[in-house]
Amino acid sequence: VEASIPEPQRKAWLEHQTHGFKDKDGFEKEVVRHVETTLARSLYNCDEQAAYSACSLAFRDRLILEWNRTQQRQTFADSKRVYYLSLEFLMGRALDNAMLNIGQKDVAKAGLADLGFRIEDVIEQEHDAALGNGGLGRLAACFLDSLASLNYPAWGYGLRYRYGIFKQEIIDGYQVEVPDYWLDFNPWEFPRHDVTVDIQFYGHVTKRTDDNGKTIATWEGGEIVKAVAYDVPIPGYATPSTNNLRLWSSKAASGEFDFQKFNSGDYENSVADQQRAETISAVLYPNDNLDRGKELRLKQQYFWVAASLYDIVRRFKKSKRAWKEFPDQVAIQLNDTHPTLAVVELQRILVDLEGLDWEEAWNIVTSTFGYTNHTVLPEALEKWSVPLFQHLLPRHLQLIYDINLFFLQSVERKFPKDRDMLARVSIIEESQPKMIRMAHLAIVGSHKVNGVAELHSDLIKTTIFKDFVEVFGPDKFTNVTNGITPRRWLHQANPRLSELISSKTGSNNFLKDLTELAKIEHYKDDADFRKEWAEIKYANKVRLAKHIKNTTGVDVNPSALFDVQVKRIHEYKRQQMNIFGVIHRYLTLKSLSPEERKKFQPRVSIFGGKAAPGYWMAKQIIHLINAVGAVVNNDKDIGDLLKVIFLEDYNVSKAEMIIPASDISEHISTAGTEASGTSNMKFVLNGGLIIGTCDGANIEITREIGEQNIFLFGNLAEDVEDIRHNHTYGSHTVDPDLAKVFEAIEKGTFGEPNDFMGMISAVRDHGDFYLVSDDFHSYIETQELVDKAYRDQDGWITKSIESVARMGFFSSDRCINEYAEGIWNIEPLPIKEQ
Ligand code: GL2
Repeated sequence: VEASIPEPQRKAWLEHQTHGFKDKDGFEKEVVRHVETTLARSLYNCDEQAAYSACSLAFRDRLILEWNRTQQRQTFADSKRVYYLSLEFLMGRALDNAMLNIGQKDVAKAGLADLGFRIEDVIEQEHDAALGNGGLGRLAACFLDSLASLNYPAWGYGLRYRYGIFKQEIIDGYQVEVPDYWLDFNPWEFPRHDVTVDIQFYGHVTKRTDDNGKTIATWEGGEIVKAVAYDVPIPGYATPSTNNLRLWSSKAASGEFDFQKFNSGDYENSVADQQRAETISAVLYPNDNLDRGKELRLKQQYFWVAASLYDIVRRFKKSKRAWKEFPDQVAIQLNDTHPTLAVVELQRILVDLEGLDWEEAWNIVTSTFGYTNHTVLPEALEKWSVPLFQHLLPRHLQLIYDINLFFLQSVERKFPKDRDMLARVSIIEESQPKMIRMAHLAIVGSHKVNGVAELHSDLIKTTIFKDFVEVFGPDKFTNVTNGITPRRWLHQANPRLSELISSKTGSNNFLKDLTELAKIEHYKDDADFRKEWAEIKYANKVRLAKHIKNTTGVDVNPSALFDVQVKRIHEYKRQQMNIFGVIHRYLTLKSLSPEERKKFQPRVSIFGGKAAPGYWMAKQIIHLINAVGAVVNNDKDIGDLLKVIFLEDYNVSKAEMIIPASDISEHISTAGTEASGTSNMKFVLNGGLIIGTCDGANIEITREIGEQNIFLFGNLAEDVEDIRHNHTYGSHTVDPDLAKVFEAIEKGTFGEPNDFMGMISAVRDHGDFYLVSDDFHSYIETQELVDKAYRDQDGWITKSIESVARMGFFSSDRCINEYAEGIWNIEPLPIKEQ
């Protein structure tokens, strides 16, 4: 790289190449400079917000230097890159992460203290980057951290939503949604006004035959919207590698506004085009595991995919290689089906714009893409109506029909006369209107398809994608069990635990190789170690208790068992079963004498999570949790024995505080519905035990940490179908304990019963699709086992230590290495320290 810098600039360049700040004075100087110049403020009115801004700008400057070097090196090395296409990146806060990954949090802490600030208060100023709904978006963020930390040449591509996931307020027990405008001041992004792409929508296709008899299709007319790139640097941990997350923002292609309309006095409409264009990247769809099929969503998908592919192809073309080398240079991962249009767009670029033959182009396409499936829930599998496609993307629809034709011809050769098979695997569903099945397109257009935990990867092969296993053979389908980054979810979220671990393992290496955690198992009987282990958990609970007091006004006792369920609210995740269990506990306590009650293990049941704004049942669940809390928390008979808390606006930064404070957390989805879950891994990594069903990654967690360290209950995935069948065609009676819970609700114990009847009748009258009643008894019994185990604090601490020691497998580093080797075929490109 250095050799390529022209002589006149080389000296200045070399002087500029310092990594990090020399010392705290160097850091302070940079902060002061940013306060006084970039922010144009005086030091005497520098508040915490300004200190946050200046501190971020100082770290950002460091990152940018590393970012430049990383990119230059990757360009020079000319090696294969991976592009991770995701509609969601749930990044959370960046400053703390940047300080830790660069390894200069101590310097910043001391420097900020000199300037009169506590680093914790400064960190708290940052607004979460909440461009995602839940697990899928957070997984993408963990992957970016691992890709950079492992020195893989990788870019993320996403959308720069002006509004991320809504902010949740709880008013009178109900969820109220408030827009999340997060871009007021965002030091972590770089607008690249010179990196733009024109994106076409609507219009029509003309076809002509050229001199060689080849058909040439041209997509003409319609509307153009401009995509503008915003770059977010992604620092690796303990490496100078800094990757890029490129987010696209939409703008009118025609400039600011329509002068003609403006001059003719039509002021209002003069900005209409601009506003319409900007709408595309304005807002994140707030649904988790649900596809609503809205036109604007399809526009978002094409806008983002087309801009990203243009960028990727532009970069490839600079290398002047032959097209057939494209898959040797480029791997593209489809995070769920949301970016599946990329398959069609690349085929369009190669065939229509670059003039390649269909076959040659299609080989390149299918060697380039990999597809990750994140759910088997039918309501989440994307389908787009053919008429909508015809209108918005007419050329793409033709290409999809051609892709399908060639695919079905190949199926027919393998399964002659099996018309049912053809109908089942077709990319087009012959419904009214016809629909495009995006998962089918993604499978056909990729060389590998993976699920995200073992059970889930098996399930996709035996259920939703069964026919494709027959068509393509089993090797196309694989498993990559999800992982989490230990940098954010241990080192950043739980600094004391991280420090204790490094004092025993001898270094911070476990943050790079999480299997080193195994070393702490040697200390599980060491009295001092155990004492400190317990103290750290207690301190984390005290911190959460303070937050609960500040935000809800409820006093909770940090010595009680903290039972946490924080995740999106969804019937399949069964928060309703949890709150019914809490009611059962309350009724039991009420039926006991004061003496008997004393034997009970005190508990704080903590819930958090957002409901999609249009998801009525999920909102009812939130309302019931709050209604139960209002009664139980004010019941003098109960006191500290039971508290019920709903924490408002669960997000990444709150997770960082809540997860380290949990004793037990709940991962209780109906077996076979939660593809993996990733918070289960975060809780265990922080020394919390879990109660869960045999679902998703719970199964592999059990295998790693040992059955004695987890509380499993409930029906198995293989039995769910039969049980459901029985609900419909056999006799279905509600579990007697659950019936008592329903009775209490219906009596008005928690307010107006009609407010909660949806939840009750789903179980009692509508087939109990999520098996709440079937699993209720074993759930309650298992909760009793949890109480018992917790009363034996010594035993509990042993379980906690053993669990953490055995969590090495669940690092997203392991996961990314598996993708790199098994799917992307890329190598790390380490950057030497200068
Ligand atoms: C999800 C799954 O529901 C979840 O189990 C999984 O851990 C994540 C990441 O693989 O993906 N699928 C999905 O659509 N969302 C998820 O969180 N929103």
